[in-house]
Amino acid sequence: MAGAGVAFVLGLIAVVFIHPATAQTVHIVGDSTGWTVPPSPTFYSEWAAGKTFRLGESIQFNFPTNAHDVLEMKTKESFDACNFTNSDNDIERTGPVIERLDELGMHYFVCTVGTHCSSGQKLAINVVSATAGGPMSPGGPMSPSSPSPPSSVMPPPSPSSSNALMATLPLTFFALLVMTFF
Ligand SMILES: *[C@@H]1O[C@H](CO)[C@@H](O)[C@H](O)[C@H]1NC(C)=O
Ligand SMILES: [Cu+2]
Repeated sequence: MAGAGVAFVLGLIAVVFIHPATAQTVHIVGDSTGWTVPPSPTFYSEWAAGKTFRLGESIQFNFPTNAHDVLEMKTKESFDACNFTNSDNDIERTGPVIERLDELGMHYFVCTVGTHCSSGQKLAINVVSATAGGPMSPGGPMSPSSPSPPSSVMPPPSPSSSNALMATLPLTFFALLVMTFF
């Protein structure tokens, strides 16, 4: 009985603590430049070109509140034209803004302050499935039929997984200690 109890507690710890630690990738938009009027109009497309954005990951826009904002555009046409009318999305003005990538396909983000968008403060990214291969060209063809694994399958190990395991070791010992007294 005690063995089953220990196994249960260890399983619970693994699910609660290890899974979130390995699953999350947050892309910092523009890296140290942040979300601002960029040094060149192609800055954010160059930033995005080297990266793969996967379902369930997040992107973070770093900017001082009210200096810039983030609006997700519905269409490529309005994104290209920096035309903010007829967007039902809320403008987010409080920095930093973290957007979770919950939908496959193209996503278009702009800043609506002044002429920032037409100066290049705009970002288009293509969100691919969690298991798709390497970087895709922006706007490249999607493959909606690409296989996705059952949700119970563990994600591939990331460099942080051993750290996460180390972090849970004290908890494991604590749990074992608690078990000992019952
Ligand atoms: C902006 O978009 C709206 C609707 O999407 C359109 O009616 C309007 O003509 C556009 N404005 C410009 C300047 O293109
Ligand atoms: Cu701006």
